[in-house]
Amino acid sequence: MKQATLCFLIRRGASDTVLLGLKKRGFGRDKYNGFGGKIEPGEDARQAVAREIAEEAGLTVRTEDLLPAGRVTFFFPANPSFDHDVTLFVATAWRGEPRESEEMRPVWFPVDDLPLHRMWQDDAQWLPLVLAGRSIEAEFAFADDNETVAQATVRSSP
Ligand code: 6U4
Repeated sequence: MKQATLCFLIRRGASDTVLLGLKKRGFGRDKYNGFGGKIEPGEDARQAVAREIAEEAGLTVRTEDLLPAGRVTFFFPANPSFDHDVTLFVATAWRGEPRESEEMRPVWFPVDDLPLHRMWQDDAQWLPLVLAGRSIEAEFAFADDNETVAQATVRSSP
């Protein structure tokens, strides 16, 4: 199973906003998602996600500013090569301004108005919890279309 990461950058304000990236190529193309990707050999999850945030959004996040938010596992029985075991983080501190990369177009969204119709279907079941500051342990299995959630388990802790 691929070991991967996702991080959600949250800007605190009168109403909080979250930076999502529209994936322009590859796995999850045309969907909004957090920033992250595969953990490369020799990296830990924090180093991997900090590298991906720099590559995909042009932002610098210190590894100590990455707050663990749990873990989510995705199973694609119709295509097990898509399976991902994802370590989740949130961050509220970084340096730089988001810039578009070859892989991602960054866009801010209110945390209470996420573009769920343009995200992975599972996100509706766990992302609001993570953005509310909870840590989750979740598993999703997808139907043969590799898009529809067929089975879901989500546990959350404060
Ligand atoms: P390259 O080869 O550079 O394009 P890389 O950026 O390392 O790949 P990528 O983009 O393939 O990795 O990683 C997939 C990303 O999608 C990971 O951050 C995990 C995330 N992901 C996978 N399935 C998901 C799902 N069902 N819902 C979700 N994120 C998912 O919200």
